[in-house]
Amino acid sequence: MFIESFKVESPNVKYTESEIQSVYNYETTELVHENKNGTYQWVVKPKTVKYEFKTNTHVPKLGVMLVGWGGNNGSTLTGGVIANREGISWATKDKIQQANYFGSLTQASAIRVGSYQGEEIYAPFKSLLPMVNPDEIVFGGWDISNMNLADAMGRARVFDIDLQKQLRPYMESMVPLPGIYDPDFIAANQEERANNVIKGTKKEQLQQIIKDIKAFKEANKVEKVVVLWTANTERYSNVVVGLNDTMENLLAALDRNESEISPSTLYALACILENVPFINGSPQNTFVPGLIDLAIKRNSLIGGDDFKSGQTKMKSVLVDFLVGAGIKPTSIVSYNHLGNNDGMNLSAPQTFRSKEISKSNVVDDMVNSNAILYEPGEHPDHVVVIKYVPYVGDSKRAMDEYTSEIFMGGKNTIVLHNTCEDSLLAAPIILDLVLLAELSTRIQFKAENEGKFHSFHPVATILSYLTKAPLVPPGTPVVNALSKQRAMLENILRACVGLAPENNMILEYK
Ligand code: NAI
Ligand code: DG6
Repeated sequence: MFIESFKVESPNVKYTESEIQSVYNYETTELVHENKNGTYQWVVKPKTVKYEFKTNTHVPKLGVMLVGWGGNNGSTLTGGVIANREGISWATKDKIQQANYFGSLTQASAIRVGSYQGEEIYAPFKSLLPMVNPDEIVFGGWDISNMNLADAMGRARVFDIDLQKQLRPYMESMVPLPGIYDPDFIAANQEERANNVIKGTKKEQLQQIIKDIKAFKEANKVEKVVVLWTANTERYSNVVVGLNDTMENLLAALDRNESEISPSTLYALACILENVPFINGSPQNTFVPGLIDLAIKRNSLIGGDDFKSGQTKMKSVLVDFLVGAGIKPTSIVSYNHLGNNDGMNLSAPQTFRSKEISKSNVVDDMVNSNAILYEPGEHPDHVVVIKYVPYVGDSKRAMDEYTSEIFMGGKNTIVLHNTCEDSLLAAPIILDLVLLAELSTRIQFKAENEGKFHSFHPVATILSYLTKAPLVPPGTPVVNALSKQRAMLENILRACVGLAPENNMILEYK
């Protein structure tokens, strides 16, 4: 059975006019490696830590500024949200299609809340805590191409033509602000597109971004803004001591107009200085150590890297299943070809390399979790290939071959072929990223040994489910397995309303 909403009644939860307050017992373990009579042994001690959470229930009017607004993802997301808001339907060759938010964890997935008279009861994920309604988001942003969003949607060739025709009137007047363009960081084949750029030194460019955010906020009367990079993949920046390794060095490098500060780092820097959440949807190392340092010191949310849409999502499910089943993946070969502007930009070796890195590290935690299968340091062969094939446009083809060792030296090969419009996968993920980033800025918590409530760490690991290479605070383990990432997110939100983590034990029926 499906219910639309619910309220938790418990001595551990209080709903006030402006907050949901909860007390939550976190069941965890403490490990000790101790010497007992000359032999070392591991001792695991279960422990309970009491946490208190409080969530501000005021849902703000939210503005979302996209860097790369006129790209395939930017125009698809904007059009998709307008279509939902306006209740648009359109004719395809198969049927009359209604706008929806399929592919969005917050808008289109469900959580189990319990069982009632022998039936499992589910509710929308978004019913866990008050979240911004995506239909009410005000969109804006920057692009180095001055094309309006209606024409950009046409250029993207993602939506059916009947839908495009209906969306045009809403999108024609949406024109991206000039963006920061540095040809050194993206492929040379993007130069033609760059007719809408901010002039000046890096510091002047950064100041312009800050002005743009303030003006957008004021003009649209939004209470909060989230900025998200969905612009072209850049090459990696060189991380250099004295340049971008610390907050002080990065800010001094900005004053010296150092060439190695990338456009994406400049947008992120502007956001941190303005205390505006910034999310990186591409694979490059926007978050150089100096920038992370600054975000931590200013307690300004940053999250990334690289949207996890199709192939990587499958990978982080399949390898988790294989390793979890005691099967040893030994070779993973991932091909893709696509024909959109992202594919064209990735045809340059230096931008491809950024993508190769983020697509390659996604099985590390699963491999490292099982020393029965893998020797220390051993890793499956893992190859990532991306080719630009203009004809297929946004319809990306992803082909994967997984070879594993099974019982008694046997081999098992699984082959997957996935065809899908890339931007229709990415747009709902962008939505989730901004909605969850906004929500997480309204949550405060403290452990029993802490005096004061505080927000989550500014490096937002809560967004890991949505990104290929989750950015984590220095010294924190990276979790790539998709089911763990989803459970982490859902269980934290459940804790905020005093619900236990979903443990799937179903003891009441045993
Ligand atoms: P796109 O090439 O259609 O759009 C990018 C837009 O960014 C373009 O309109 C371009 O003019 C603009 N741009 C480039 N540099 C800029 C700058 N410095 N400032 C402002 N605007 C700038 O690409 P698409 O398909 O929208 O993808 C966007 C990004 O998302 C790419 O980096 C891609 O790798 C990443 N991504 C996409 C996924 C997907 O499934 N579609 C999944 C994972 C990541
Ligand atoms: C080709 O790999 C283009 C990329 O932008 C991908 O489409 C994107 O990174 C999505 O990758 P994945 O592995 O999440 O499907």
